[in-house]
Amino acid sequence: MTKGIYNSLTERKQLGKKSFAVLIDPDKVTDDNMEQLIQLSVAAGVDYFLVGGSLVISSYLDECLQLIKKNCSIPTILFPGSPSQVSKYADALLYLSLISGRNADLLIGQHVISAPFVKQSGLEIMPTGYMVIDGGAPTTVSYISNATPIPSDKNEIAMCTAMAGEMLGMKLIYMDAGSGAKRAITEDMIAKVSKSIDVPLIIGGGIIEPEKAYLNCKAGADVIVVGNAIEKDPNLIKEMAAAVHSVPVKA
Ligand code: 1GP
Repeated sequence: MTKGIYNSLTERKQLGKKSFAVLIDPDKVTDDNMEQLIQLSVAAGVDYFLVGGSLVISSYLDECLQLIKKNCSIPTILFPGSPSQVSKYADALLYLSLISGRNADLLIGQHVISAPFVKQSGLEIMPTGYMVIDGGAPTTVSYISNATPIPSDKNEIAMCTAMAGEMLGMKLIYMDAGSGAKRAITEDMIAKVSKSIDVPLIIGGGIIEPEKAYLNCKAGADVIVVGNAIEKDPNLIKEMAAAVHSVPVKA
């Protein structure tokens, strides 16, 4: 199941190297701005592209992934809002189980339905404990998932959820305040969760300033994901990547 990309994530974690991922929502890009995003990402040393969205209404997913493949070697990881967002043109798939919610369908139900299709895709499958943290406003993910996010100040709940996810076999934990969150996840929560698990920790949702990306990494995040802020200002890619990569590597 897990191989190349997951190995690179764990190796980077062991070395204390932080990664920066640009989130691309196929509904919000065109060939023209994709080319610009790819160029800026290559120049900035972006580590991964996460591709997906809560809805993905357009049929641009395959094309968008092919365009990335054609123009650069940055690995593409699917971040699907539903099983229909599986594409053979990606390198890997975040196989998400919404462990912060109590919606059986998103914990296991949709996985059962799509299992043969996902297996046949040939993608590298990365089992991921997905935790939605309250970001101060209802986001698409909180609405679509029909599940209550973890309150932003309940660090212990986040910590225990991540620990349980890891013990259940999840290879990654992704804490997300939701796209366009008003409040990003606190460094305090990131620090507590990061100390209680050994698998790589992905953090996203509402990160709009490079300084916050840096502080999140210092607190223990291994991968920082930014989507919305980059859609608004693609030039932010350079500053975000520089901030994440400036975190000192462990001696
Ligand atoms: C959302 O974590 C991602 O699922 C990124 O959030 O779009 O707010 O950067 P933003």
